[in-house]
Amino acid sequence: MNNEGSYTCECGGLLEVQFEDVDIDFKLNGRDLSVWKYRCLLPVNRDPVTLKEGGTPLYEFSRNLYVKHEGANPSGSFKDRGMTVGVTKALELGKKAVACASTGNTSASMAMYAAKANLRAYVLLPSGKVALGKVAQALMHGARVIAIRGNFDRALELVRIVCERMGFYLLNSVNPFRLEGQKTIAFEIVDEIGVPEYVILPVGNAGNISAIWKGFKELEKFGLIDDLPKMIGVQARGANPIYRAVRDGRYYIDPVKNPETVATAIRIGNPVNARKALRAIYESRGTVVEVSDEEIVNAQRELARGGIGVEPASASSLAGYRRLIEEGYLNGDEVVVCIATGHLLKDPEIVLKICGRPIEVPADFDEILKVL
Ligand code: AN7
Repeated sequence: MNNEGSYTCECGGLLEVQFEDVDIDFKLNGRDLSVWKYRCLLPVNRDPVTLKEGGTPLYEFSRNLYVKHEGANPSGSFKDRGMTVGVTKALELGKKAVACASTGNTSASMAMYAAKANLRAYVLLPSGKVALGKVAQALMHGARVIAIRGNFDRALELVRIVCERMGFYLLNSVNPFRLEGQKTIAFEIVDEIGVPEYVILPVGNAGNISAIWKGFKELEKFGLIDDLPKMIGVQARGANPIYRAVRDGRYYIDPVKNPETVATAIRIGNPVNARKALRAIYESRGTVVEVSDEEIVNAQRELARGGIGVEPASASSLAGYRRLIEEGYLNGDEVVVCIATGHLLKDPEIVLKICGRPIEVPADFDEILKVL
């Protein structure tokens, strides 16, 4: 980094961590999965701030279709993989306060790890557009939570200024160390089932797809795998700048001014990691698919009825899979991993909208019998 508050190179692009000579000291044997199993490929020089993140379940949902349930992380989303590294880095740099803008999960995770590390935490949220469970987490873990009358993209612009002025350590995915933690999703997949043909995941600010691709590329670079998967991003129709770029074969995005979707986690119109994500998609010969809110909700229900409880954004990976089958891009025989990025309980309000409220009856057997 050219200075502590800046994450960009002179060319305007985001900085990235690169490993050269590494003594790989882990075995891809399917055992003891966790973020810190892969410490030799994580850029930290002190004891990690850890809440035992990673090691999430990989379910075979149907034949050859796997779902990696990142909702099983300590704060209930994949963000914990990044925060364990990012907050460790904050301590390494002697920072006293961390900050982020968030559609919710980043703030919940940052607040939790900042609490563990005894750092002050500041959060900027788009007012009224963050799922209840996530706000609850940020508040209870002790962050200063500020809701702005604007969307996530604006909150991110503002928090970058706040961090520069106040010397807070910025923990959005412009921070390259966070993405280092998130690349362990790729490591764990390979550790358990080898290299799949496709990895499908929701794309919002586009950090995770970039991070996971980097993870696979590193395993290849260090001779641990020979093949690479195709990376498939899924966007909600109302927040789809990466989808439109790939549809038109572009290497840049046109930001979406007023993004809108039921999947508030990915209600993002100007993803900061777009360039990296587009590179991952083109380089892997993958694609991006857009799905409607209805498809997202249907996939959320399908996963839940199969025993996997996820929030709407997370269900978009399965929605994308279903759409690609329908379009004939996939035939159902391929080995596919869908990333379920966050837990069902993050967004209880949407569940009540979809499922309705419980049936209420007098406390009487005959009354209960009537509604069974
Ligand atoms: C459940 O918390 O951007 O493409 O501020 O919470 O790496 O941004 C959340 C993103 C997918 C998209 N699924 O990941 C935030 C935030 C869930 C998420 C994404 C998010 P990126």
